[in-house]
Amino acid sequence: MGALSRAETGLRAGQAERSFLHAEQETMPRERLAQLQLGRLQTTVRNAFDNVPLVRQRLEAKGLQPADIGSLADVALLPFTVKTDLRDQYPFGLFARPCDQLARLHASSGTTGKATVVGYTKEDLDTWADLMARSMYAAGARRGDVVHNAYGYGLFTGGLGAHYGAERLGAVVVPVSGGSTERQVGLIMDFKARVLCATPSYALAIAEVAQQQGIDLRTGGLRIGLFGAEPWSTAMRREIESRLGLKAMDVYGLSEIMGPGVACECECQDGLHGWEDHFLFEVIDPETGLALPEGEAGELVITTLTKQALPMLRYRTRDITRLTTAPCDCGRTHVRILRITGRNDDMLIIRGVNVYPSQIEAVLVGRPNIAPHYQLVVERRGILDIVSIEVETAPGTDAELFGAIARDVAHHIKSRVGITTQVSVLSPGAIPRSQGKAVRVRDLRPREG
Ligand code: DLL
Repeated sequence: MGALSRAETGLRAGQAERSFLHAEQETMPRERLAQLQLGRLQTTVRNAFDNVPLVRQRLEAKGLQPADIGSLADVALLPFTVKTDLRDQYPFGLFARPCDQLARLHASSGTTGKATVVGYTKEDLDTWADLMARSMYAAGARRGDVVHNAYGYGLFTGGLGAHYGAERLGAVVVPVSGGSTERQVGLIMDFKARVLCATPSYALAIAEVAQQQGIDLRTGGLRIGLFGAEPWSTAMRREIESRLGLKAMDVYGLSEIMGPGVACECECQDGLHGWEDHFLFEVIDPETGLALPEGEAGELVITTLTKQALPMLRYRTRDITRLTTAPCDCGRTHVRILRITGRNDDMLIIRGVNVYPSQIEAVLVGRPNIAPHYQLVVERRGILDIVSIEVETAPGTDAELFGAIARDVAHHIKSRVGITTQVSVLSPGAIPRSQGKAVRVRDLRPREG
């Protein structure tokens, strides 16, 4: 079974539905949006300058005062903020409000060193709930829907972000978090969940466990998935849609900026609307730091326009994407962020060729006889980087085929991605399943420096 038609998802066939949660904001003419952004940018710069010593110091070092921001283009005058700024200022150094004025803290563990801590005032939480509700509505969720929320609850922003967004929408939230996957399958069926929130890799894990239990989730109530928090390819979207029988929508966000709901796909599934009444989006050349023209791929940089506790000026996300302001069929006027192909940090340089795991994923997922689970292992032998790819066979695949599968995968990766790889074909279940963000790359190369 393929993706559901509009009629099956409850949406009208033919033209895009053109129905909005926040019609005025979502369809605001771009000139008015720009005016709104400018006023909010000026307030944000003032807030950061007055209340965050590091920002004041950096602006003064450039001879800048908040009053110098007279147009949206002046954002380019502002210094970037990077993840290490948050770490260096651990825990609260970048906050523009004292701790007793905050309503919540979240944090990400980070693979090395200190966590990055983010804070929200009550108003910040309110905006976040609004934007996540707006995102869910754009994706097709509606008041009264049962929303099965399998994003992890806790310091990660996924669980609580989706939770309060769904509540704000007027949906019925099932706060399951990640794990106990067999039980989740039962709950999805019993409660007739219409919306599933999870990372794409966990959504696949749920589909797999259901299959092992002999339960066909496609016969249940699921119609819409809100999947994000990690890169996923179009091939993976098709795979998830056909296994779960729903429309798989992409939702984007990051804790430093807010959490999930910074951007989300509408029913057109043609890029994620970045909510420009609350954020200013730029794409820069990661090498030079210069802004790129619309449509060119580079690093996404985000400035918050309404955040009180943690105003972020030009935050370098390290996510690689493109922007388009071309009109969308849905009627929303907000910029579209095209599917995030990967993070700068995840890019592998294999003998001079830049490779994102998502490119490998696009080749692997959907190939005959292999399951949509994989890992890349990068090692250094002498001066050469060797990539091996671990793939898993689909259940019931004849072991005699393993050699041919390995040759087939290596051939297609060479021709489509341009790198030579060693492919290990493993039996079903051999690759660890994620309950949150999947670990796709095991980089065993010695760390430099
Ligand atoms: O992952 C927030 C989130 C939760 C987004 C649930 C969507 C759904 P962080 O843990 O701070 O926050 O990680 C942010 O995850 O910079 C991207 O690299 C990646 N990411 C998030 N959404 C997507 C997406 C949450 N839709 C980092 N596609 C970001 C690709 C994504 N990558």
